[in-house]
Amino acid sequence: MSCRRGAFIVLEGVDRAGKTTQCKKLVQALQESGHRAEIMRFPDRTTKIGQLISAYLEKKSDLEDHTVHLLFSANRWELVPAMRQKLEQGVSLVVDRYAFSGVAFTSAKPGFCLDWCKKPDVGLPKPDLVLFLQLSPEEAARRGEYGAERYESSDFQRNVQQRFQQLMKDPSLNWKVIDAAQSIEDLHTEIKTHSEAAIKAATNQPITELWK
Ligand code: NYM
Repeated sequence: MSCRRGAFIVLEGVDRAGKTTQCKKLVQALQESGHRAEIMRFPDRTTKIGQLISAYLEKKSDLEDHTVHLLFSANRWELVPAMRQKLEQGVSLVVDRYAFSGVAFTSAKPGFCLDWCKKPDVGLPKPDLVLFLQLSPEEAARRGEYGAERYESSDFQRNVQQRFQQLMKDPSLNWKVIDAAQSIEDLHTEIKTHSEAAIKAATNQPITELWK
């Protein structure tokens, strides 16, 4: 049995940056070039915890702000055994949002600091690569109306963007900032290049812990 593990690749960014489209294209391209790769997304709305989160986001229920933050984190932790297993089996994971969205969105609310928001996610598997799809609030607005879910307003997204900028100052993570205003194909090419480098570099490296 080979001990080559898969790479853990996260795509982050404000809403409308094109993360979901790019995650799908990346997994397909990696598979076509012979890698084992799978897509995941957070929140994972299929679990019991994910359903509570989904109802909250769709404004079908109200949850206290700290409580929902902890649920988003719990939703990541409940998937950790499956994630570790895949990575150890040599499958690369392409993940649409992770703890960085968790921290950026909650800390954009009044009365929350980055430090408190990071705490529940300390020790999660640490991504080998975090691709940040950078899109100005003006460009995001040009892409049409926001949806009807919670957090989908220009003012809130501006705060979220600022929080992401703070998180990106952390040199312990492999952040790559990508211009999401370029064409879908150009963006894909850039993302694929970074991802293939990360897959090569992750081989034989242990999976380490986030923010520890
Ligand atoms: N979100 C996502 C959080 O507030 N905390 C988290 O931990 C995560 C992973 O949920 N507006 C927010 C960001 C998005 C929303 O949207 C999920 P989507 O379209 O399922 O990615």
